[in-house]
Amino acid sequence: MKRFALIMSAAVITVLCAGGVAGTISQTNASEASSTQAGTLRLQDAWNSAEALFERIDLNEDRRIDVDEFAAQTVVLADMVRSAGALRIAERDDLRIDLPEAGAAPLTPAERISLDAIARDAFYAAAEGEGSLTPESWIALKLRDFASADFDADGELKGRELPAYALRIARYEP
Ligand SMILES: [Ca+2]
Ligand SMILES: [Ca+2]
Repeated sequence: MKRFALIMSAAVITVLCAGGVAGTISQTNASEASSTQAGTLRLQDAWNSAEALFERIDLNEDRRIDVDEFAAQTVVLADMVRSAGALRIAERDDLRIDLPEAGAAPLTPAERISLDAIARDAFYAAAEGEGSLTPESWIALKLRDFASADFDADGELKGRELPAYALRIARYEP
């Protein structure tokens, strides 16, 4: 039951990120829809997004993220971004980052299993012997995705860095 609730919670968050359901992007206008890879994602945006996500993932409100919570959100987020074919960031309604076409497909069952295992490895590496992540270590782990796409390390994602970030969140490697 907890796992189901967790996955549903993660799905709600991800829908907010991906903007894939009618109603969540009601303010979106035609010009936004056509501006695909334009814009800038700041480190602060990614930080805010990770911080907001923590609150939703931490269902038992113990201010920690355990390995099951982490793996579930990683898989659900990747699947939702791939299914939508685009990444949207909470509170950045102006920014839609399209995935390259090859990455825009739901996860296969085999990919889900593989991604779950990879996420668990990443969790244990980041948790450094602890059984759970603090808010600070959670945000630091999430910001690695940002850093991996910030090729010139200027603290902003622009141009080709944006689809690289979306692919990273989608856990898709061309
Ligand atoms: Ca928790
Ligand atoms: Ca950059």
